[in-house]
Amino acid sequence: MKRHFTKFSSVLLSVSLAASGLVASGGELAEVMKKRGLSELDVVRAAKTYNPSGVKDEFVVFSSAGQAGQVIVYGVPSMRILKYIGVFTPEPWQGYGFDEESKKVLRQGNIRGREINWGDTHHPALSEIDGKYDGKWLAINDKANPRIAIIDLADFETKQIVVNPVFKSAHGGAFFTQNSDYIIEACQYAAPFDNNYHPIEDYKEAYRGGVTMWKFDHKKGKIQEKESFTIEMPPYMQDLSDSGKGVSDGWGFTNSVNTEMYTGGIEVGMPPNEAGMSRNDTDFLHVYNWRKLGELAKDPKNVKIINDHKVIPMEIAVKNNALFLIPEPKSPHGVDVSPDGEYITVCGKLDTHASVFKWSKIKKLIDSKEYAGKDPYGIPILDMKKSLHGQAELGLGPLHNQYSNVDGEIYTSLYVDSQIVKWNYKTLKVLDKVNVHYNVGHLCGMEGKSADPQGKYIISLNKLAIDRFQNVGPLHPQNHQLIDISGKKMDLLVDMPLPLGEPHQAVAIRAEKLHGHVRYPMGTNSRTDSIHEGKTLAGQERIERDGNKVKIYATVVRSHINPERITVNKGDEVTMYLTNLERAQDEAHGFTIGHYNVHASLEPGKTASIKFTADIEGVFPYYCTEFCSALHLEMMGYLMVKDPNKKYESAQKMKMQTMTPAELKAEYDKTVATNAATDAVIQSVVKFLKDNNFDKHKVVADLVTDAFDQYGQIPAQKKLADEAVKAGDLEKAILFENMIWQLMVKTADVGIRAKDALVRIIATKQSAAAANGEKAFGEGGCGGCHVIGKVSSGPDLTGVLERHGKDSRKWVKDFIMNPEKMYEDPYVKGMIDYFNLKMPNQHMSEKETEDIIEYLKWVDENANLF
Ligand code: CUK
Ligand code: CUA
Repeated sequence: MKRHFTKFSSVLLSVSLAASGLVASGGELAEVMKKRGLSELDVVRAAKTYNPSGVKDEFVVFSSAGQAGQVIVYGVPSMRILKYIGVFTPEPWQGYGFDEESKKVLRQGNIRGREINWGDTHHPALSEIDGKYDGKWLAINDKANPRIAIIDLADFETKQIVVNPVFKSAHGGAFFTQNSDYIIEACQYAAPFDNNYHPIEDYKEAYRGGVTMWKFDHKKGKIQEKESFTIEMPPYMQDLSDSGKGVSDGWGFTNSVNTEMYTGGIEVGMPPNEAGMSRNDTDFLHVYNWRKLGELAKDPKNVKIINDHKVIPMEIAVKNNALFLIPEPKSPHGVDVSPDGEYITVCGKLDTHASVFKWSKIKKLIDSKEYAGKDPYGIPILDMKKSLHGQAELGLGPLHNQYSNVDGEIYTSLYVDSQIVKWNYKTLKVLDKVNVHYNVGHLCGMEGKSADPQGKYIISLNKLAIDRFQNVGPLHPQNHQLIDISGKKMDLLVDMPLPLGEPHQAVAIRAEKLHGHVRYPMGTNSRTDSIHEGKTLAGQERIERDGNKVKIYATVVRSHINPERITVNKGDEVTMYLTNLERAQDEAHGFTIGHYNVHASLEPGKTASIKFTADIEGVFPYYCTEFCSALHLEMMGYLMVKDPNKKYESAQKMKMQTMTPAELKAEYDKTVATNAATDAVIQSVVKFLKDNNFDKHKVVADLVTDAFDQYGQIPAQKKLADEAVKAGDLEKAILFENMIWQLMVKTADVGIRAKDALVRIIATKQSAAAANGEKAFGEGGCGGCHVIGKVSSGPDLTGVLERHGKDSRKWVKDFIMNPEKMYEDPYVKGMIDYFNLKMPNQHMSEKETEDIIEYLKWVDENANLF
């Protein structure tokens, strides 16, 4: 492929490279570019998306995972995947569908008593306040089985699934209204609202479309099914929708695709659906006053109850001036309301135009009851021309729209042309086009459908990847392409293969608006956010039996599961409650018992349960499935299922060599001495923490609490060890002393983390140069050999600025920048001999070197802390 290198980007490149000092670093960049065949423009694009280790993204994207029934979470601009959230599909890592709590959520999605274990997710939506994303809740629809799920963004877990009681499929959702009072879900394929058989010949009479308005409790993050209602609509196959906002708040807009009401019949010699459903030049945009209809739905006179759900008949909506139709170019797809609510852009898949309707014009026609006619169901039709602001010719197959932070600027995907077009919906002028690869569906702007779009990037969600990636068989990954829209011309930065599909739509939010938990309050049922009935604290572990029902109250903490042996009878109904006692960040444990199809993910503080009938006899190891510590493999136990109707003979015991009393005593003494030495280290850290008033700093105090959680368990173990000594059982005493050592190691681990955190807080403030220097020190790899405050693979650097006479600063600078020139210096020679390592040239720029020296100065000022 030929690469084009524009003048604009070459200027940009020289500016950015000079600023970073890369040009000065001896041509290494040029070498890498040559080796990898990269153009300068490639390097600029790479730099725009690259996140150095530890650096986080500016935006977080929630993408539907299509038929995988999940949500994919990734960062922008790095396009790094962060999580898959189980929604309509079991997801074992999160225990979703394998522990009892999540099964309850998944099973809320049963339809007419049937378990459904997948979903066709299309449109994720973020909750809004004043039309702006607030980072609290995510909703997503299932098109195949008409359902909506709610995900809590405090822990990224699915908390609720509701089934649409009247639709048989649902595509036009989920869309939050501007204060999250409702979630809009439009039907797709018209079908009878009841659950009975109606012949297809009765399509016009018995089949219906509609829009469901799901009442949403924003505080609790729950859809209130009883307060929700459906607006009955003709069988026009309502499709994508959007909620009005600003000036159009209170109204909803929904496209339709089969106003012909064609029902196909290839098998009886009729032309196929695709021919009959696109015969008319126009379809209908449905315009409805959901706020007024919501009020009407409270009066039983205005609703029909179908399948225990409120439905507002078309006549009622029409009589109350709350439902209208506007012709729109045939077979439309996207309908998108502008950030201020005034412009409604509709794209027709089969039309080269985008049609921009103007709310004030529509409202005028509605208020003056100026109708162009009525459809067969008596719904008033507004004149298309009189409702239009105008049309813009964009290209082939316009589908979806997103907005940017520039007034009037809109981005539209062109499916057939495989392009993204930037244009202005006010002036109707096309501004720019960029090629994408290939057949783009939705596109995702940064908060691009909110009242406050952020601009910067657009992601093209392409339907096909073709030959873009490594061949992984006939089923290809999907391709999300990141486009920089901050300049006058759009610039395609990078491709990301997505291995779950098909991800129709994605929404992006500023990362700082998300506030995920680090841990749960101890004993939390994460799916209900209440304290779990099975919450078990240390010391409360037990096995209870009631007839053939066995309940096990268990705890997990590095690195053991309590209890470690469970024996039940074949046929027992076993429930095991598991509480993770950890408070430390990221110390999740997993739990499974082989052969029983159970798995739980236990994040710090969480209680989850698994339930099964012990219907097969045998011995089943259970274990922790997360590599949680050095003794993770030892975090296990045995479930033994015995048949009460069988007689078992015990095996003849093997003769094992035992230790002599002297050997036992020696091992016991050694273990006790190791513990004493470890404890001395812990006490020195404790002294440091206390001397420096750790409890004044919440972050540190939290870590210290975590550490003492572990340390506090030692006296009980010590008592058991001492009792064993008294009883003459040194074997057992050694085991308890070993347990004490395990607890000490965990204490020390967290304690040292607390000390590091405290040092950061109490040290003198770093100058900007020193902070840059520390960064350069870290990123330049200096930390690989030098540990501040310690002799490691290289010398301790504390005091290095004093070590080389009054010209120390210069000496250090020269050595960092050109170490090889000083290998013969007697001091350096001595160091090389001692460490058996040569200081390498890390190609630091002069500025970075100066900054590192500032950092070392800061280290010296705080030497007492390291
Ligand atoms: S739909 Cu798939 S590209 Cu379900 Cu929003 Cu348009
Ligand atoms: Cu807990 Cu591995």
